Amino acid sequence: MSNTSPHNPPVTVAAQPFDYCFDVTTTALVIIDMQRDFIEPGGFGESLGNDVSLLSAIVPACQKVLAAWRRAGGVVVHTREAHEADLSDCPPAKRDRGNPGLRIGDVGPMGRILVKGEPGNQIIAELAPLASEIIIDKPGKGAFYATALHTTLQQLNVTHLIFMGVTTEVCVQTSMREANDRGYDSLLLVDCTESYFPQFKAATIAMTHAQGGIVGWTSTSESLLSALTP
Ligand code: TIU
Repeated sequence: MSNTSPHNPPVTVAAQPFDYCFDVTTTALVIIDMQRDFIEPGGFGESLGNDVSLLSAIVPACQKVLAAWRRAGGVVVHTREAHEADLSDCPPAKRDRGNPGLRIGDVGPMGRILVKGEPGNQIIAELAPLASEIIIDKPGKGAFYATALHTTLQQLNVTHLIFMGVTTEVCVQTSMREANDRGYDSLLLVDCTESYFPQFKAATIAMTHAQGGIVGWTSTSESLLSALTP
């Protein structure tokens, strides 16, 4: 895959394990599952027994990156972990492994848990998608499994992906690994991703850029923003 286009200067971000270079026209910002179900009380995250207040701390940094990326004219992809109302795309194994008291498809304080169209399934207002942006509803943890994401990115000639979102070791990491196997060069912004388990976040960051970037690169929103507006 080409790293640069003749018409756009490459952007270089200070990153681990080494600088990450991309061209805005062939790069997408991928925002994983910043939906009410994970970030606000009463959704899937809390139904699993997690303290969801940890996750909202990344919202301001995500907003800054999203605003800068929109100004730069880059492709934006928002994903949601979302199932059909009849749960035909939710394997019993996935549903059964939730908290027996409140599972995917059950009615919670924000509507049916992880079901398309329900209030809890909406992207949080602070990061609301524009009409021109891509929304991918995904039944799995990874954004590529059983979705049109790869085809859509190929049609747009996207080769590089910059990741934000939740949770770091579940849907973000799974999506980055799927992207890696499909040939994308991926960057994870460490202050724009969060986990219910700080030790899992730290381990995920370390294992992403280990071994020469075995999954991809990691950096910060500040490094990306200063590279976009030198
Ligand atoms: N449970 C957990 O940490 N995450 C998920 O179930 N989905 C996402 O990460 N989006």
